[in-house]
Parts: sequence; C-alpha cells; structure tokens
Amino acid sequence: MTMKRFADLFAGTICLTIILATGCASPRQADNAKARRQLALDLAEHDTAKAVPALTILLQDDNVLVRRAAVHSLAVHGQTGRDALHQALCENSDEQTRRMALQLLCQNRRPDDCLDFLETALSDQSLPVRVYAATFLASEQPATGRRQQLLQKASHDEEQAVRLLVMRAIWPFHCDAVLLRDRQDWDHDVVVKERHPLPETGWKIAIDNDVQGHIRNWFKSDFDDSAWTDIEIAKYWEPQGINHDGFAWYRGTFKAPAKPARFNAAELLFGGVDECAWVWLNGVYIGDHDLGPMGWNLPFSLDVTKVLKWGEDNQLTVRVHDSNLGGGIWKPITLEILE
Ligand SMILES: [Ca+2]
Repeated sequence: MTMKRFADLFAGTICLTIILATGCASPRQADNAKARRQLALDLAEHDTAKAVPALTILLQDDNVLVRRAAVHSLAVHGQTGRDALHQALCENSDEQTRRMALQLLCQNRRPDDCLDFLETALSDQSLPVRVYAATFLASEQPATGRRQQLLQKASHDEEQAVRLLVMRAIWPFHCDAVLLRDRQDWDHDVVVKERHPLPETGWKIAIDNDVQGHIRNWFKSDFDDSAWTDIEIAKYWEPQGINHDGFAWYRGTFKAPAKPARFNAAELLFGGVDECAWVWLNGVYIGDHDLGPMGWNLPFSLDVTKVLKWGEDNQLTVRVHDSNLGGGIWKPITLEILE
C-alpha cells in the first residue's frame, strides 16, 4: 500500500469513527476527496440514524464523486434516506446531484408511485432533470389521474425537448387501420389500379409554435383556415417564405374520383414529408409517419378506404414536424386505388 493510499484510508476511518461516535462531527474533517468518497460509501453500511445526517452533509461536498457516493449510500437507508434524497432533489445546488437523487428515488418503482418526486423535478431549472422526469412519467400507458395532470403540465415546458417527450405520451389520436399489403388475412397481390395526384397548389399553412394546434381543432374539416398563409406542396416550405424548424400544419382539399366498380382499398401515398407527419382526412385521424429526422425522404402510405368521400371534396390536414434544414411536404401526395 502506498503512503498516499494509507493516508486516504486513515483520514476516512478517523472521520467515520468521529461521526459514528459523536453523531455530530463534520465529514469535512476528512479533507481528502478520496477519503470522503470512501467515507460516503462506508456510510451505506452503518446505522441509519447516524449515517443519514453525515451523508446529507456530504451531499454538499465540493467533489462530484463524493456527492455521487453520498446519493447512492442514502438510497439504501430506507424511508429516512429517501426523505433526504427528496430534500436534495428540492434544494441541492448541483443539478447532477439532483438528477441522481431523482433517478434513485424512482429506481425499481412505477411512475404512479413517484409522483411527488416527479412533480418536484418538473419544476427544476435543469433541463436534464426535467427530461428524466418527463421520460419516466410517460413510460407507462395509459396515463390517468394525477400523472396525466403532470404530463399536461410538462406539455407546456419552456423546452421543446420536454414538450415532445410528453406529447407522444398524451397524444389523443389513434388509428387502427392497416394497409392492404400488411393485412394478415390478405394473401393476394396488391395492384395499383388508379393514381390520382392531389393538387399541389391551393394549400394553407400555419406554424404551431406552442404545439397546441390539435387542442385548437386545426384538424377538423370545418375549421376556418382562411387566415392561414398560402403554400404549395411538393416544395420545401423555406423557399416559400416559411423559415421555420418545429411544427406547422397544412390544410388542403382535393376532389376524389367516382367510386370504382371494383377496388379493395384506397390509400394516400406521401412521396416525402420532411420530417414527420400526422394526418387527418375529413377530420378523421388516419395515422402518422413518425421516424424522427431519418424519415425525411421515406415515402409512406395511409389507408383512407373508410374515410374517403368518393366523387366529393375531401379535406386533408397534415401536421408536420421538422427539426432542421429543409422542412415540409416536399414531394407530391397521390390517391391510389388498389385492387
Ligand atoms: Ca429537415
């Protein structure tokens, strides 16, 4: 054993002895960080009544490794340790210590059993703390009661990273439709009998900075979009004056052909939406294309067999999210009749 290692252990042992004997000595009496860290680790094994006050002091240590060790040791001291961790989550000046305290408070528990901690964390000034809380809150479905209320609160977070996390959890729209070619009961070839490109002009767009468009019913077929900005599809939105990263909604109308004598399905084929899309036809949610940035150039189809109004005007709404560079419905949309 080197002299330094011996000195570290000696300092830690002396400090631990003083604390456990008196119950009031300051752990800072061990002035070496390595010794204080070892002390924090050792305190996991000692009597809770004496260990928790000492560990609570070590949570204020200048050294991050000491604080980390103190957090871990507190976690094994039952309810008293958890109370100290909750206090650290509320008061500790170091965001890393607060985040670690939250992680240990939530470890091996369900979100509904951690709502007090998670509510505290959602008000934290540190983004990583709020992201952890939002992720954990959204990790079980369905969210009801107070957890739903906390998710609603988090959906208004000042940072989009938190809002996006939460929004996926509380997104109220769902579609069960399966594409003809993906149906397990369908073992015939799927043939496109007709293709009807949608108009590329005459569309409207609105930016959704606070991500509340769906709450404001922007998807409803009779929503008044006359004050929205004119835009074309099959082109990026930037060259059309929309210099925007984030959410924006398109609304447009197309006339469907007369109902064919024979067909098995109708689908809307999107050639490309940069990056993600959530789609309603005639006010009915028909699905999404939500692969994050990697989905920007991947075509996708959505089934509209039950929603399409044959021979009539159909109102299409597309909520788009773009995180960087070009954005929007940058390729054509085609109505395909399948047999
Ligand atoms: Ca993009």
